[in-house]
Amino acid sequence: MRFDVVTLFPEFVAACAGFGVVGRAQERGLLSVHGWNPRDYAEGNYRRVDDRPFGGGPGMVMMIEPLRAAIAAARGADPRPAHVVYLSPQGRPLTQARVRELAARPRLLLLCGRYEGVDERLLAAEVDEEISIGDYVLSGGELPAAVVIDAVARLREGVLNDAESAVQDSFEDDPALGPGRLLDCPHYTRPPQHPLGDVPAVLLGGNHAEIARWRRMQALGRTWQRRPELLDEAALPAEDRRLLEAYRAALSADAGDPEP
Ligand code: 9WO
Repeated sequence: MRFDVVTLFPEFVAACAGFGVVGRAQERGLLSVHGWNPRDYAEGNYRRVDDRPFGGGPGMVMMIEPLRAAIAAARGADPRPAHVVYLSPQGRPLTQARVRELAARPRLLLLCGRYEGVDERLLAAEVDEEISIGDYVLSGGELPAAVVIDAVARLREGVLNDAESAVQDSFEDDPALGPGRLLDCPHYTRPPQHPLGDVPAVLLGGNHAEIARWRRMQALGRTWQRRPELLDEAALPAEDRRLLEAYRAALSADAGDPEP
């Protein structure tokens, strides 16, 4: 898969994509990330990429032509058609379902704004969809672009190793879930006893069926407590409803019993 990023800070995006899972995938030739700087396509001695907004007001707006030329150069670097995404707070919210759709495409071109944003005519002419990674304002689209690359790359064949993939399989595509998936269960490693607390006994016991049940119960319980809107309880299988009931029962027992 190929990612092209149109940005005033291509080194920043390259650095974001240079580490960990995505960096390793690039080294292995499973995907590539290319930066395109609109300043390289700007005219004149000053190489201007921004100008004052018509109608007045604070800040600057990214001009059409340098962006158009950078996008054209990026499109032309590979014969496959690119799906063009603009990262902005006005976009459709990014979800794992949207990430899956993006991961099915051979090429993504991510357009990063700076300043107050991009001339609307460039967006209308070149952009296929506008995506938001959350309801907050940043100073540019580069961090959101890095988020999209990371989330999409992990879903591509061969990017995660067996150990990394196994974690995802347990929850990601559960049809009983509503809009999303279950939140993850808690994790523990050595030492089993520590001044900050002991590892739950069930995890030390080696009964794999019991461990799977406990983890499922924790995932259901934490989703119910922290993100109830992700959980469609009526759509859960009977066994999940029982586990969630057991989680609630254990909670009220903990809250009700005085310490010995
Ligand atoms: C800057 C600004 C300056 C003065 C007055 C108003 C202003 N609005 C903005 C602004 O919203 N700038 C954006 C910065 C323009 C598009 C790129 N930027 C951006 C993208 N910030 N936050 C995002 C973003 C993208 C995706 N998901 C969440 C946030």
